[in-house]
Order: sequence, then C-alpha cells, then structure tokens
Amino acid sequence: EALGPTEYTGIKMEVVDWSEAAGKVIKDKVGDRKVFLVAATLRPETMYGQTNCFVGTQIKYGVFAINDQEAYVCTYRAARNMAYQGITAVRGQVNQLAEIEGSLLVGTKIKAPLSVNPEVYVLPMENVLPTKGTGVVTSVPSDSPDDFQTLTDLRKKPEFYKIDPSWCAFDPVPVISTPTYGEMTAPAVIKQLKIQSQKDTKQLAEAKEIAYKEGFYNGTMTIGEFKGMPVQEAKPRVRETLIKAGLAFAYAE
Ligand code: A2H
Repeated sequence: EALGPTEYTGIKMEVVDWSEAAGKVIKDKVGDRKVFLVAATLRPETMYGQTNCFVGTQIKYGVFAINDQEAYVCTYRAARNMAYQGITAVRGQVNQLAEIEGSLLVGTKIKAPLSVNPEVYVLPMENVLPTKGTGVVTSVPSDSPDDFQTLTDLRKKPEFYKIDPSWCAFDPVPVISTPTYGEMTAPAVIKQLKIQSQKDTKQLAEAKEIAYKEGFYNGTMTIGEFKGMPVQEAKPRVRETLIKAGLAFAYAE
C-alpha cells in the first residue's frame, strides 16, 4: 500500500437507460437530477478504450444528491469521502436519495466519457472491493488484466452471469502501445501468465503489476488528443481534459 493518499480520477458515467429493475427503485427518487455512475480510476489516459463498466453484484450502492442538478451512484463510504473533498454542495453532508444492490444495476446503459464507444453497459465483476474507490470500476480490457479477464468470462457464460450477450459486445480497443506487449497489453499479459478466469486472483494481481508498469513507464498513446505522447506525459493531460469538460473530478482516499 502507498504511504500517501491515492489520487483517483472520478469518471462521471451518465445514466442513459436504467435496467428495468434499477429504474423501479431509482427513477422516482432523483427528481430532475442527471444521475451518474462514478468510477474511480488510476488510469484516466485509457478512457478512450472503455467497453463497459463493472459493479459488484452483492455490494450496496447509494444514489447521492451532489446538488440540485446531479446525483452520483457509488458506495456510501465514497459518498462520505466526497462530502469532505468539496465535491458535494454542502461540506460534510451526505444526502442519500435511494439505495440499490449492484445486481440490479447490471444492464443499465451509461455514457463512457472520451470512449470510442460513447454508450456502454453495466456488467458484474466478482472481485470488486466495497472498500476501495467508489465500488464502480470502468472497464478498459486493452490495458487492465482484471477487466479483460472479466469480459472474457462474461462472454463465455452470459447465461450463468445473467446478462444479455449484447451488453458485452464491445471488443477491446487499442489505446496504448508498449514495446514488450504491443497494442493490447492486458490480453498479452493474461496469455503470458496463462490466466483462465477472474477467480485466478493471485496471477491477476501479478498481471496487473506487470501491465501497469509497462504501460506507465514504456507506453505511448495510440489514440486521441495526445496520440504519440508517452503515457507519463499524457496521463495528467487527459485527466485535466476530462475535469475541465465536467466529465470527471479529483477523488482521493
Ligand atoms: B483502474 P488500486 Cl486500464 N475494486 O482503472 C476493485 N478494483 C477497483 C476498485 C474496486 N472497488 N475501484 C477501482 N478499481 C480498479 C482502469 C485501469 C485500472 C487500467 C489498468 C489498471 C488499473 C480501468 N479499469 O488498475 O488498488 C480501477 O481500475 C490497476 C492499478 O487503488 C483502478 O484503476 O491501485 C484500480 O483498480 C485502483 O486500484
């Protein structure tokens, strides 16, 4: 664990269409507010390659009023942290409008800021921790081994995971090129370590470490405004672009 706080980027993924189950619980409770699932990421420069978003099916999420215009879906824990980071209208105040289990959010259609796939679906992931970030993970299977393996599992067994195959139809998008792994770092590392499923958590932790270091130190952007730039230089720039556009905010814990 790092010694200082972790500086995440909170990505605002606006709800376009609720799943039927989530709509029943949430629609009447949010007034005229726009609602966003908020994903905490350490890799804002990869947002061009989002293909979906993940929640934990057994995690309890809240819908929190940020102000009169917007509400965020995340864990209570994250909402409380946000209330002390100048993100909510009133400091320290958590205004929960609704509560919902992750399983009911699956199938919701949301916007994916900067992504070549402007709208993506919420899908289940087994290893989402309720104690980290917002409990919502945006999925970039080209560069995150966890995301790639989970997407692979879901595509193999959609009925087991109770999802519509069309929700996981978007293929990984090349975003970053690395000298060792080429344009699809995460799938290459998954293959190298012979990972078979998202249950291979030990090997996935190793894959995550390898892919993260390779992308950060040796990666070059292959898409977007900062195409051709080293990842280390592009990362803060993409983050600023997202924040200035109102599509993201700084979130620390
Ligand atoms: B990262 P750290 Cl492309 N449970 O974002 C499990 N994983 C979570 C989480 C939670 N509650 N909240 C966030 N995360 C994921 C992008 C990404 C990420 C890429 C490559 C690597 C990567 C797209 N997913 O993370 O323990 C989020 O996935 C590897 C470092 O705080 C977040 O960044 O280091 C990362 O884990 C935060 O993990």
